[in-house]
Amino acid sequence: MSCIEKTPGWLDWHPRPAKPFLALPLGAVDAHCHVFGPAQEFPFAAERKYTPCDAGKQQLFALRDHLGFSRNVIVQASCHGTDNRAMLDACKASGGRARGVATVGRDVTDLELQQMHAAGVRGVRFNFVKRLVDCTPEDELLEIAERIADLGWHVVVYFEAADLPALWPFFSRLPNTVVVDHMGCPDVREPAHGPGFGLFLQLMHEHDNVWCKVSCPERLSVTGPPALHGELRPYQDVVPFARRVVEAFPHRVLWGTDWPHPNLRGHMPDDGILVDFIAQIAPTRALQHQLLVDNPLRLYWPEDA
Ligand code: 0GY
Repeated sequence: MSCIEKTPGWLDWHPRPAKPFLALPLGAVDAHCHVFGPAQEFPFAAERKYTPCDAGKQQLFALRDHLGFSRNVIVQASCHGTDNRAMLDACKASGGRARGVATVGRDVTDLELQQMHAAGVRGVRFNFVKRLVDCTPEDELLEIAERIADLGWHVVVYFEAADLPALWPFFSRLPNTVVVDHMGCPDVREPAHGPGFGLFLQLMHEHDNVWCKVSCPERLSVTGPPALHGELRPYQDVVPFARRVVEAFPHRVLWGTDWPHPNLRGHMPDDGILVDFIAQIAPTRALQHQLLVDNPLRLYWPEDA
């Protein structure tokens, strides 16, 4: 790993993730992961809020194979701003096994959008997490959403649970499929049947274009890391939240590793353990197949669905 002035306290990804006990279904998609740099080739954005360690496409593809995934969805991370070159390069190098989610401004041209589509991009991400990005006006985001709808692209939204009431009217106006990162970041110290997470579930009930990534137990958990590979119930406090969503909306859920796990404090997860977490939130083979194969194919590889 080569790093340039990474953020103090930065944790690098797990060097030797375990082989998962869970056998992933054939064709499984890791639908949320990132590439960072390498900075020498793809410099980080001047406006970034953190400087990560390089985490390039070769490491990502090696992890894909090690864990038993067939494909990746590479989501543009805020440290690269609207410069999508690292993500596009990875998609192009994947031989059709990676699709991308870009970040664009209103100045993006139609030609650039078409070129991104040809490289494998199928969505844009709107990031509302204040520690990661400066605010973009909603009318600008709506304009982008309407333009990409013509390409059949969806919108990925990343926000924190406390901001959902304020964002609700904006989400309701989006003409696209809307994919929510990490279940809208619930506070898992509250009950999964409580009003906070209830509001998020209501969003999904009232808007059948809203999908959800039941990802990032390592980010949401407050009980700390699982003890050992093979522990039967890793990230137990997140399970009731993710399981509720999977069981209520089996056709509208996705899952991803979130490798290389930006901005984690405290511990770096073993990606093999994260895969084993899936068995707790999608306990049947049928649910696992929907979560890991059928749903991501519908959104990212509809030609294969
Ligand atoms: C994630 C989480 C984070 C970062 C980003 O775009 C990003 O920089 O996504 C985070 O720090 O919560 O979704 O991987």
